[in-house]
Amino acid sequence: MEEILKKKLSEKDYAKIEKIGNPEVDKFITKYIELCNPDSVFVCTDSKEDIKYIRDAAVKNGEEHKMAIDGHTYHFDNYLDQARDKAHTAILVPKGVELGESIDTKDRDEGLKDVMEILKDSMKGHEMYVRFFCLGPTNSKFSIPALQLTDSAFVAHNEDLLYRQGYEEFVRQGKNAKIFKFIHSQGELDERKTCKNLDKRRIYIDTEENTVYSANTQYGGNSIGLKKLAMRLAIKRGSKEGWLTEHMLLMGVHGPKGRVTYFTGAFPSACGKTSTAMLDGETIVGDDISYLKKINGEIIGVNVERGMFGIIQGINSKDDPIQWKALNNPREIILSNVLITEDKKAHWIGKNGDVPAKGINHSGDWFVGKKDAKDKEIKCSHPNARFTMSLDTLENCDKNIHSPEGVTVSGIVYGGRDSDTCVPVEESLSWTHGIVMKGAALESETTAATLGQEGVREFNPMSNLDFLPIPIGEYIKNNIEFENGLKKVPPIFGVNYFLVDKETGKFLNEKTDKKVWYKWMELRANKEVEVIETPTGKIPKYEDLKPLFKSVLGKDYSPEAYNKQFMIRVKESLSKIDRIKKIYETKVKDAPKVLLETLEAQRKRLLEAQAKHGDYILPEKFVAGGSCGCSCCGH
Ligand code: SPV
Ligand code: MN
Repeated sequence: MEEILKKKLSEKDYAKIEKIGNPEVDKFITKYIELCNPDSVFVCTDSKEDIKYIRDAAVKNGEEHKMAIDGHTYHFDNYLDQARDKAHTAILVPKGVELGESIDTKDRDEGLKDVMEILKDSMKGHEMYVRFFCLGPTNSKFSIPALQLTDSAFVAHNEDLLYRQGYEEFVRQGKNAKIFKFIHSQGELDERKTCKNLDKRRIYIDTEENTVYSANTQYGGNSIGLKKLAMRLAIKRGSKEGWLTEHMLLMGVHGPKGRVTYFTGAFPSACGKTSTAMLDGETIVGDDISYLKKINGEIIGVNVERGMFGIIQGINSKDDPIQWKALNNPREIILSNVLITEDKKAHWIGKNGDVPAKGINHSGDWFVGKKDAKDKEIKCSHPNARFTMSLDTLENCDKNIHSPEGVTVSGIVYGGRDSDTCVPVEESLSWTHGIVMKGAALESETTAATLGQEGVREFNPMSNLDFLPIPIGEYIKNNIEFENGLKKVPPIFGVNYFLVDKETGKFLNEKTDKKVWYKWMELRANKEVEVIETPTGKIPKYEDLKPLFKSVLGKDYSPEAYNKQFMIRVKESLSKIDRIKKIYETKVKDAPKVLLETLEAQRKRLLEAQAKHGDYILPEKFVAGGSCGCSCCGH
């Protein structure tokens, strides 16, 4: 082992590994040097000089290119490698283990054999980068050391912006570290430096060995080990140890008199999670993944990451002023799969200004009206085009982002794309009601681009379905039981930014209206406003929203708008219960009994209300009350 490392590594790099003194690290690096056969190996510590080496390598290797704005670079993934590849992603399971039909698995022995063959000699002609990171803040109860091997400087550079440097954490934890390990090879590249052998794309997660394998792909969600790949390992570890890993933003919502109340929020991809975390006037801790632990009777959350890999489509100066500013000023940033014009500037769908006539994008040379092989128009950028940047230097970065103690979570939010069922914001009746009706029953419509047209609803419990390495029933049970032992149970809210007016086909809310929902939830989490209790949950009173719309957005909020947005849609709500119940009865093994009971109790409440008031019920038909949170005393 020592011999192989000494042969491939410079003396300086060998010393870096030796200093860690963890045989598991030595073994992993040695194994993949032997198997993947890179021309050279570079070991990166937390030093500025090492990190610069990676940044420069991405440009030198042609994986990234400099742009007109200082510090900005662009990268293209293969035209067919633009998103998470669910078809080639699997959890490796030993014989006899079943996770249920909604989770893709593969026999562990077969999977390992398959990927080892693919990885063999895959780094010939490439350099291997050895990177040490820390998931969660360093020096904390949450810290998980993560070791990444990759032959893509683009991947290693992304991770620099997205994760906390962890070399010193590896040294600190030494032999005791319970590490996560990632091996990625982009394999053979074409002349555009994108992956050539997409048929051999593989993403295999081995929770037995805390290792993830990724090959022949560059798209971040498939290749950046520490993102969604590490998430699977962490969910598994947490389920054994009694903590949660959630597909959740973490943000400080700023209330009256300087009060900051922290919220987590889960939304399926492309449903406004990043734009929520970046709300103007609030502070961001994280926009994608949170670890949650119960400490001294409170839920404590940390951002697993330190940067964002955000969707760029739709970012404009009005709706997303902070991201807009970051994207238009010098700073370290990587743009993937956007349009690049001759003057090395970027354009994307939904950006301010006219679409340039031509440029280069993920499809190669591009011009307005260009069509793909299936005669479908290629837009200037891919809908999943992304940008990577660190949060630390943003003006809205929360001061506790790196706190080893994390932040106390006082509210939890779930939301999806829903054109016709749920109200814009609603507090659940209890923890279990929230976990079941807002989290486990979460659905999202696949298309919202075409207004008025109903999209296809996809079931996505807690927006975490794609990342579960344990059966759905067990995962939901973990969430329901997470309430046990809490001194103060945070309220759970459901939000819906995507309600559509049936008559006009237009959204019932503007994108910026969500600012008001968060201010209201902040007041509610502190029991400073009353609610109206409906069969689906507790909704805001018009009298409380009106002044918030005025002070936050300078908008006059009419009773008509309120009624349209907050009327209870009984028919649609009942259909949702039917859909969700069917899934849990037929597709999910071991769904907790209380989940089905909670669905049935909601059906009963809805049917009673329907008998009295009909299919569409205005808020005024229900009773207001309960600033103390109960539904009986009415104060
Ligand atoms: C998501 O799709 O939820 C993302 C981007 O955050 S990815 O890394 O592809 O998962
Ligand atoms: Mn995500």
